[in-house]
Amino acid sequence: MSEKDPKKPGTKKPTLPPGMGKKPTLPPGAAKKPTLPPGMGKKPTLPPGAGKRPTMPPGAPAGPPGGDGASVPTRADFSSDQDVRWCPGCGDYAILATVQRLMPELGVPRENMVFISGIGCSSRFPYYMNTYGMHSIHGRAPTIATGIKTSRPELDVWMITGDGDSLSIGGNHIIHIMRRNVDLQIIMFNNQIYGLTKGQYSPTSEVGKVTKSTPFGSIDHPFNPIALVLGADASFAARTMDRDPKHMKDMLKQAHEFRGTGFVEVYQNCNIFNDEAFFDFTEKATKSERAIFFENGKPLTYAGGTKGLRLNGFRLETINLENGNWGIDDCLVYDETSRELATIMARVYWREDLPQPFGVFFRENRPSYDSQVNAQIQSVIERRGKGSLEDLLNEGDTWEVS
Ligand SMILES: Cc1ncc(C[n+]2csc(CCOP(=O)(O)OP(=O)(O)O)c2C)c(N)n1
Ligand code: SF4
Ligand SMILES: [Mg+2]
Repeated sequence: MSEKDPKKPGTKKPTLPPGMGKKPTLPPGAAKKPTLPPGMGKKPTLPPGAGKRPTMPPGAPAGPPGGDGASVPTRADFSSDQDVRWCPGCGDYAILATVQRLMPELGVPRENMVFISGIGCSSRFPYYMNTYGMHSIHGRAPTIATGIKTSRPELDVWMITGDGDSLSIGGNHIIHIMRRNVDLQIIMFNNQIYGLTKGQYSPTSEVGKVTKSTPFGSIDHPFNPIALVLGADASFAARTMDRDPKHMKDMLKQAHEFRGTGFVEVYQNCNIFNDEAFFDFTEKATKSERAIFFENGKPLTYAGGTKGLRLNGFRLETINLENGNWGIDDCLVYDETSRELATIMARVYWREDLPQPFGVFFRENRPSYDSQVNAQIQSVIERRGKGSLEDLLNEGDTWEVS
């Protein structure tokens, strides 16, 4: 056999159909840089007052956002024309419905709302909202959301992420957005699994979880998302569940009202790859004994008021409010401004002896990242005048490379 055997695959130059293999000819003008209409390409000047979150003026007819203001906006105004492609029965539907129902109550014009997501089933969310949005890069929604809020502070930014998106590939980015306190809302869909990629274990999956990537059971210690964000100095952290839309709406509304990063973890059932993961806390038969819905300034009670939680040293313990030994005054009164209490509460996590907490764990008012960046830019301009990029590039040491 010769070195260049024409029968040997890959050795013969293929004969291309006529015209192929030639450099394609572009339609006239296609390779030219497009000419922008006059005025475009310039940095937009923000109107006075921009940087504040826009709200409708009091008493103004509320919607539809971007419309003629004649009728009140409804959920339908915030629903896009895209077919929703989640599995039937997925908990994501309940979250979408709750967000769409909340939107008209916020009084924010639809054209000022942006939903930014990463990658995952949950991250398909922006397609279904009739607002601006971006289905972005796996784990990188925090970076894009930070950039948008900082450069366009007048926008109302929502970040959508999953447990895999935010805690695996995006684990680095999530902690920095928390400490920076960018003024936006984060909804973390926690289904304790990678849904989109067909059911691998995630950083919130429990030890022993059998999946295709952990055939003998996961040996990884899981993350506790609320404890994690508190450790990254979150200024607002809350937990809710897909099966309680009323509570979910309340948590999301509070996160929205908060000026800073409003982080809301939502327990979300993935009925295909991790069905019933949270049923202990979400289903009627066990919810009242296994979940506690706590509120700021109120004593911690559950099981229809028959049980409470008291602080014994640094530990929470259950007390029976029916046997005469304990009363409501023995229960801990929750204070959402205490980072210490929030830490204790966050650590009540999948415990046999204590109910799982749902509510606002922590709230601390401090300046947001975006407001500080913009204030700093403003003050430097006032002191030194507007700079130019050319001057900046030629400032200090420069070299000519020959
Ligand atoms: C850079 C990169 N790595 C990995 C993937 C594969 N991938 C897509 S979604 C996903 C995990 C999503 O899990 P989660 O955030 O929990 O979303 P869910 O589908 O459960 O809502 C992975 C690993 C990818 N798309 N891009
Ligand atoms: S795989 Fe799970 S999370 Fe993804 S759409 Fe289906 S049920 Fe929902
Ligand atoms: Mg997931």
